[in-house]
Amino acid sequence: MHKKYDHEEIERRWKTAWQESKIYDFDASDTTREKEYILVEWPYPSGNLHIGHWHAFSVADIYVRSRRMMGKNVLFPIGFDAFGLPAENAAIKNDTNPREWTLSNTAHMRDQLDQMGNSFSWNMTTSSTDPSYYKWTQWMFTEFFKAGIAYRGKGMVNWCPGCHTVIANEQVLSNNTCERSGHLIEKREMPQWMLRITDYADRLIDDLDNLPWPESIKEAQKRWIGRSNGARITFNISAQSTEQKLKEPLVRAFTTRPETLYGVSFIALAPEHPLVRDLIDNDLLHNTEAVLSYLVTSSQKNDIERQNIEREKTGVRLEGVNAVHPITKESIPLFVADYVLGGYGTGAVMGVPGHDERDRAFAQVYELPIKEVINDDGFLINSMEESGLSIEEAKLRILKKSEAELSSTYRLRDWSVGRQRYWGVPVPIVYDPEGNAHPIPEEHLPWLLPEDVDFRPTGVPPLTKSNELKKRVVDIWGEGWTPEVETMDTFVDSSWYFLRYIDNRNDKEFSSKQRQKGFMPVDLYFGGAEHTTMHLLYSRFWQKALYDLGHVIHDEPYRMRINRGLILGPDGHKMSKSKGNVVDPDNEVRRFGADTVKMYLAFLGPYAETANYPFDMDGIVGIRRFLERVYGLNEEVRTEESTVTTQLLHKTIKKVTGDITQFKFNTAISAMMIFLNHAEKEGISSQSYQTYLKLLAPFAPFLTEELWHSSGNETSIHQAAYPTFEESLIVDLMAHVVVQVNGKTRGSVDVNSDATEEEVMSIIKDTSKISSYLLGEVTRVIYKKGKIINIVVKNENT
Ligand code: ANZ
Repeated sequence: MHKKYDHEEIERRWKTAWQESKIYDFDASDTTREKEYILVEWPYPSGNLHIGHWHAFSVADIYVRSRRMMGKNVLFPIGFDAFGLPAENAAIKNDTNPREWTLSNTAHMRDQLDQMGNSFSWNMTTSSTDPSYYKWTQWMFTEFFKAGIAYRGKGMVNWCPGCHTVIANEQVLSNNTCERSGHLIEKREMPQWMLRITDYADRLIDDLDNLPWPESIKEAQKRWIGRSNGARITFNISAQSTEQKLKEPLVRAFTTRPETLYGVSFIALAPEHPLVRDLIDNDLLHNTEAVLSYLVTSSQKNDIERQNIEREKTGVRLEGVNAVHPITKESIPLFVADYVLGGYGTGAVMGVPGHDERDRAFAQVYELPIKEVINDDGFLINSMEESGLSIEEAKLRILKKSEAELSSTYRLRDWSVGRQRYWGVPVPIVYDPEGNAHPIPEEHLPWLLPEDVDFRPTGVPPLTKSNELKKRVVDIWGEGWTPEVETMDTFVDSSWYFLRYIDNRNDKEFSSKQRQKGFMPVDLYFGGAEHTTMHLLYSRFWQKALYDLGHVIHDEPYRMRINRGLILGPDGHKMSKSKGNVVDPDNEVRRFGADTVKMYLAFLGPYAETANYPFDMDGIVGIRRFLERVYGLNEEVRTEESTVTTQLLHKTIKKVTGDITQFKFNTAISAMMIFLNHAEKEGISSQSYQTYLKLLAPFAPFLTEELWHSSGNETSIHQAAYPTFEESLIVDLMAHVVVQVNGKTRGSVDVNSDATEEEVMSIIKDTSKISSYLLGEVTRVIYKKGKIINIVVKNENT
C-alpha cells in the first residue's frame, strides 16, 4: 500500500515554509531580471473569501508562477480596499466600530489568502484605510482641486435611499437601481464633489487605440463614454414683448444631422434648460402657469422614463417667444418637452420630424409641419440652394451658412465622488467663514477620519456630528472655519493603488518616479468584466490627471487587461444566498485541497473569455483524482524511458507553455493529463519525472513542492527554471500521408514522419487497396514530406 495523498498535511507544511522563507517577496532592487507587474483587483475584505476570489487570484497565480519560473522578476501584490459601506452597515448591525470590523476581516482574509497558496508579494501590500495610504488619496484630491479637476458642482444627483448617500452615474444600473443595494434611485438637487472626467473623454477613447487590450473591453469603454460627433447650431430668440431682458436671447441645439436644418419645424428645450427659467423670471411667457406645472410633472420622471420611445411625447409651447431659423430667418415655435434631456448635448433639440422618429412623434401630437428634406437617394430636397446636393456636400455648406460650430457630445458625466456616509476618506477641504472651500495643506495630511461619530445613516453626513473635527478645524484655522463633512467614494481609493504597491513604504511621496520608471505600467491586469466602465475607466482617468500635473510618468496605467468569466452555482444560476446555490470554497478546500480547487477553476475554460461557468461537482472530483495519480507517479519512475515518452514530454512542454501565454490553462491541464496517462503505462525516467513536476508546479504548487522535495531536492520547485522543449524532440513520430494517383485521392498511409519517398512508395505498394491503381508504369512521384504523395501512372488500370 502506498501512502495516500494527504493534502491537508502537505498544504500546511508548505504554507508555513513559504511564509517563513518569504520566497515570494518582491525584490525591487533586482535589476538582473526583467520586471513583470501582474495585478489582480484590490479585494474588499468582506469577511469570507468566495469562489470568485479564488477564480480571480488562484488562476492568475498560475500565470504569475510560470512567469517567475521563466526568469521574470514578477511583482504580484495584494492588499485591501477596505473602506466602504459593508463595513459601516455591519458595524451598525453588530454595534461595533467599522475599523474593528475591517481589521478582523482583514486578518481572517489574510489567512485565507495564504491557504490558497498564491505567490503574492506580501512585502508590497497596501490598504486603503491605512492613514499612510489615504494621506496620498487626500493629497491627490487637493492637487486636483487646485487644478480645477475636482470641484464643488451643483445639479441633479443620484440619491440611493438604501445606502443613504449620493452615488455616481456608473453605480446606477440601466433599470435605475443602485448597483449595491438594488434600491430605486431618486433624483435630488444637491451640491456635490465632482471630478472632471468629461474633460478626458476624448483621450479616454482615443488612447485605447494604442492599447493591445481585447476589443470587447475597449468597445465597452467607448460605448460608456458615448462620444457623438455633431454640431451646435444657434437659433436666436425673438420675444413678442418689446422689453426683452433675456441674459442670452438664443438657443444652441446639438445635432448630429446638420444637413436637415431646412426641415426644422420646432425647437424643443429640456425642462432643465436655463432659458426656460429665464423666460419665466423675465415674464416673457403668455402661459407661465402651464409651463410651471409641466416642469413639476416632468421633474418626477427619471431619464430612463423620459427616453422611452414608446411613451407618448409631451410638452408645452412657450407662448410669447419664437426661435429664428439661422438661414431662412423664418419664425419657429419653441417648446419645453421632457424627451429632451437636460444633461445631454446642449439640452436643446432642433426638431426635424421628417427624419427623426422622436421629433415626428412630437410633431404628430402638436400638429407641427413634417417636412422631408432628404430623398431616398440621399440628396437634399426642399432645401433652397442646397437642394440637389449630396448629404456630405450639403452638410459642409449648411454648417458654414448657419455659422454652426462642430462639437462632440458625450454620454459620460463628471464623476460624483462625495458620499454622505462615514467609512471613507474624509474630503480634505475646509470652509472659511464666507463658505469658500480651501484645500487642506499637506502638513495637515492625513486628515484623519474622526472617531467621535454616530454613524447611523440619517441622510446627514455623520461627520457633521463630530466635535473633535470641528475643534480640529477651529484650532488650526480659527473661529468661523468649518470642516467638509463628506467622505469619498471608494472608487477613488482604488484609482491609484497600483502606484502605491510599487513603493508602499515611501513616506515622502505616494510613489517615486524612479519606482514608476522601473515598474509601471502594470504589464497585465486580471479583473472582472463588471469593472470595465467603473474602476477601469476611473483609474485610467486618474492616471491621466496625475500625468497632466506631472506626478506620474505614464499616461496609461495598464498595458494589458484581461477580463475573466463568472462562476455560477451548480444550478447554472448566479450564486446568491437566497437561491441557496453558493459554493463555499472553504468546504471544497477542506475536502479536496487548495491545489484541486485552483486547478479545477483553471480547467473550466479559457481564462481570457468572459463566459459563465457553472460549478460542477464531478469536475472537481476529476481534478482531485488526477492529482492523486500525480502523487503516485513516483512509483513509475525507472532508470530509463522510451524515446516516445521523452518526445511526448517535450510536446507537452510546448503545448503547456504555449497555452499559458494565451491564458488557456484548461487545455494546458488536458495536455498534462494525457502525458500522465502515458507515463503511468510506459514508465518515466527520473529526469522526466522532475521535469513534469516543474511543468505542473504553477498549477498545483503545494503538491509539486512536496513531490519535488521527496525526490531529493532541497530548494523550492518554485524557484527552479520552467522546462523548455527541444525542437528536435517534438516532430511528430508518425505522419498521415494522403496518396493521389493521377490527381485522384486513392487512400492514405501512416508512415514514419521522416520516411523517405522510397520508403513511402514501398508501403503504398504493400497496401492492397491502393496498389491496384498502380498497375501501369510509374512515370513521376512528388512527395511532400509527411503530407501528400502524388503518383503519375501511365496506362492506368481504371
Ligand atoms: C436633428 C436631427 C435630425 C437629429 C435627424 C437626429 C436625426 P446621438 O447620436 O445619440 O448623439 N438630441 C440632441 N440633444 C438631445 C437631448 N438633450 N435630448 C434628446 N435628444 C437630443 O443623438 C444626437 C441627436 O439626438 C441629435 O441630432 C438631436 O436630434 C438629438 F434626422 O438633431 B438630431
